[in-house]
Amino acid sequence: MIIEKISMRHMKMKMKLPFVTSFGTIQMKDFILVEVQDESGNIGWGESVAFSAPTYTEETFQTNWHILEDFLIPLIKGREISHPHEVNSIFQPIRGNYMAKSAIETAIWDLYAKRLNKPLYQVIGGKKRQIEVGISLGIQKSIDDLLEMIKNYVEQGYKRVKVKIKPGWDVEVIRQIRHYFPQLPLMADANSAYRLEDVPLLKQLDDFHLMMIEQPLAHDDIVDHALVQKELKTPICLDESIHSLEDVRKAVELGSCQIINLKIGRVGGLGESIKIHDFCKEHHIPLWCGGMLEAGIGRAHNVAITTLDQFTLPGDTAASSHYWERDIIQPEVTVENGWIHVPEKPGIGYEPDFEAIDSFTCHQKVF
Ligand code: OSB
Ligand code: MG
Repeated sequence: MIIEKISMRHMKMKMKLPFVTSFGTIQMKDFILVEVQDESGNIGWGESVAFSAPTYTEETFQTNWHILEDFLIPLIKGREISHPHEVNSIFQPIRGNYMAKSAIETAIWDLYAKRLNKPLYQVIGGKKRQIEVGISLGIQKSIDDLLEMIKNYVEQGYKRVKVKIKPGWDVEVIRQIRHYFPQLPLMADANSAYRLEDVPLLKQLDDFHLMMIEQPLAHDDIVDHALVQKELKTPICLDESIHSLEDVRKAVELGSCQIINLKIGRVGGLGESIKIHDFCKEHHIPLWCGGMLEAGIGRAHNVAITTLDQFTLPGDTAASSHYWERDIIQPEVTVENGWIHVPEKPGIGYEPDFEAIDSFTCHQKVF
């Protein structure tokens, strides 16, 4: 296929509720939608998951725009590509900037699947027809508010609950949740809010049989997490630190974690995601698909990757309606009793809702 035309849109969408983590609050989302077109007019879609500020990892909406416009689009435009796995090596001269790379790379996978007239999940080797999902709940005004929310999501059927923790909002919060929900599959995500000297505090969480603690230490650490894992019974899961298969290999060899949170954007796209999946399968490392508060296009790609075997734990891909008044795909992603039924249409399987897309577009540039 020849990548004939590429378009970038600056999208602005407001979430129903602010999402509060140890690194800050997100409610307004500025993000990039990428559209790639081949020589026959087929179109593939990708979404950049970077936020407006570099508070989760370094990348932002604006750095992604710059890297896409000035480096990645010039490398890919007009090129003949026989398989999307080639995109990784075409982008190889550009260091880092995983979310920017992923926005085009995932669009090319969608395009490739549409050319084959097959659903993307099958093209990447997925077999599940439905996937299990959990919910990620931000920091709330009070523990009572959080308990109320948990009750609501458990009643809706979500398969596990993840809560955000930070110093001052941790042991007591988890103790209360456990008191009211003794059997709930529960986990905590620190988003890098702790340091090595907090190990005694983190050890207190061992009493609450959490499924895992996600990213307790620095966003760029792999080494010290191994020291923490040695001290804890609870499995550690890495999120922010993982940008590649090499990072996963090092984390597993060092014993820095027992579980991996995979985000397609954080590792540069579906090609690298598949490699990480295959490695985790071979080494019996449980994997699950994280979320970046995506709109419909990113959410659809998350659904597709989660159909691979080694995604053995529920992901953070909740229903569109949990985040948005109106999403940008038709139908929206829906969750029934904790399950998403995987769509069977070609490509990502959900249609772009052009009316919604246009209404949330601030600016578009075509290459
Ligand atoms: O650490 O997984 C995270 C949201 C924004 C940034 C980082 C994270 C999250 C979430 C929510 O936990 C995931 C989602 O519901 O999309
Ligand atoms: Mg996380």
